[in-house]
Amino acid sequence: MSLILSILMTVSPYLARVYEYMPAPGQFVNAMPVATMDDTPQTMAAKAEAAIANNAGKTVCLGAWGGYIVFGFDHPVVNSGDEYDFRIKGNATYASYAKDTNRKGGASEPGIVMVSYDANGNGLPDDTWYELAGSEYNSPQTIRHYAVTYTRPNGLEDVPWTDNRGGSGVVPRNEFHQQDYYPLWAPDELTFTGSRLAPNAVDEGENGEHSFILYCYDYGYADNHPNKTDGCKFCIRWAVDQNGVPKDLQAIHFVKVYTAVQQVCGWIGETSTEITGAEDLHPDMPLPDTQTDIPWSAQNPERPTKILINGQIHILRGEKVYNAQGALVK
Ligand SMILES: [Ca+2]
Ligand SMILES: [Ca+2]
Repeated sequence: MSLILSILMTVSPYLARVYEYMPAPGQFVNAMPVATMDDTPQTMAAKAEAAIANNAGKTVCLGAWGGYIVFGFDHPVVNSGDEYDFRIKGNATYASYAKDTNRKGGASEPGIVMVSYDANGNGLPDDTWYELAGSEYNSPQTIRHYAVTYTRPNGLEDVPWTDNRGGSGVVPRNEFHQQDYYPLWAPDELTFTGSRLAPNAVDEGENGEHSFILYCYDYGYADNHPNKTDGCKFCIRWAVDQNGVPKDLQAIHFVKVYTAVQQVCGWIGETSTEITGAEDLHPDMPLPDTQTDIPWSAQNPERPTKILINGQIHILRGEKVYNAQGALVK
């Protein structure tokens, strides 16, 4: 490999950008990351990015059902076919005292994962999203086309919500977190849409004590299994379109995660997906041979990115294009 190519090929395996961060209300909202009255969607995305990009390893909380984050890498993540393609880190743990020994459980707060590629080549996540069909995708208990509207309360009160099925509830306040639970930078009504998974918590307490075990779903959700397990790894080949038809994506640029359950566990509070990072598991894998160029309009035009021209991998830096031998092509 030529020197120039080895320099140009340097891509980061880690989540590089947060494009959007819009949590639903929750006990850690406005605290992870910290928000002030002066914040905007842009400044909050930047705070979330500072927390979890480049393997920083801090925590971003998505709040109750529907709250989401959109992030991406500095290169397309290639669909390897058979292998896991990327990992999303959270703070899920297993509890040794869970009573149901047939499945893992502890602090699992599953988030649904969606992916997209930059079909219009503008470098922004404004393209079609595809859900990664996890283990509960076809469960009869999964509610599709679900929607919840949260309303800003007057002052430091429980946050009320209504859904599109006649349901309602609150994100309750607790004694442990004294800040406003409603995102300070959000409009007074927040509506989220998506799929809702069945509640995963079981109260295994005895004699009037509460002990909540949040059982893990098998696979395919963020913040569902601990970071060192395969349970937090994802395959792009799991992608399906809005009708559930598998979508063959050669690579993806963007990932969206949203809290997938709507449940409150007593003093523990609402269940909320947390994200602490993400990683391409094969950052040097070349794009597959294809007639279709996969564009990547990097946010930083000086940052080298892989592109495909006539099925051959090339490196784009600024407006210059190099071939795989490192020679300037144009
Ligand atoms: Ca786009
Ligand atoms: Ca969590």
